[in-house]
Amino acid sequence: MGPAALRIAGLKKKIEIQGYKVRDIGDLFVPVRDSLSQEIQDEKFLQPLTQICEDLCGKTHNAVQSGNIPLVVGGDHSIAIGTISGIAKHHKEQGGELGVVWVDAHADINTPDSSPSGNIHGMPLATLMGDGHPELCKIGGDGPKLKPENVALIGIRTIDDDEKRVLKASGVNYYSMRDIDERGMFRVMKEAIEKVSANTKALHVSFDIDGIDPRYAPGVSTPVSGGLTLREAHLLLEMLYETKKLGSLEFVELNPYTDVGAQSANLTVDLILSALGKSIV
Ligand code: DIR
Ligand code: MN
Ligand code: MN
Ligand code: MN
Repeated sequence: MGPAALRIAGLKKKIEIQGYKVRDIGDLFVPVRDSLSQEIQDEKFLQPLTQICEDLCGKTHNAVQSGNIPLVVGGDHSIAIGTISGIAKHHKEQGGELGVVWVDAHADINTPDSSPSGNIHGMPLATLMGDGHPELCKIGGDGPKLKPENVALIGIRTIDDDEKRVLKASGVNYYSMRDIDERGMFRVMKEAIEKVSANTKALHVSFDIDGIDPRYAPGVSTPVSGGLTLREAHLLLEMLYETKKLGSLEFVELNPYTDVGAQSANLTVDLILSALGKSIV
């Protein structure tokens, strides 16, 4: 439902006005969740998610290889496993590394062992660093897709007990809402960009809409209060654009079913435009 809401909100047209040539390749095949067997549901959809992520990995790999900027919209944050595996594969082939800014209320760094829910959308970051379900870890080739020092996690404000240990041991750069309260988004992003740019050829943003405060973005499945303001989110994305290294984007977890009108869909379109270079003046 997320991508449909973004299309209705005029995503393509608005990016074109920004000066880009846009090709919408349509929705990827995703089976209807509730039509799947009880067994697949009990496995937290591992098998269909693996297929979706493999498909998506091929698509983002093609896009970056041919010099395009993939913009992936979803959808459950599990899809980041496919998106980033494809992009990282391209950079590996070029002898370079990828930097990632991950915006989220959650840390998404659970492993199958640490996760209390078993939900794969709570595990994509750990999976991409090589610790996750083996069938997901091997998408786009064996080995980790991301190095922890090339990742910055921004906006986190809820984390599971064991996940906290995983995060601290991981070596990922992380900036909680407390850090943003203390230092402000500008300084946090300056530092985060420095860290993820230091050893990388290109940057990717993985933006979970639940990173934003639910008073601005109610249309998510797991709202957590105390999040980013509208202005903080725009500043983050404007600063990423200004690096001139942002080569791919992903905006996930938009849920039109919980949205208030199209508030969160419209906001997501505005955020995407900031990441693509729209500025106030
Ligand atoms: C929780 C919630 N940490 C889990 N995570 C969510 O299930 O792993 N991530 N909602 O987006
Ligand atoms: Mn997430
Ligand atoms: Mn989240
Ligand atoms: Mn999630």
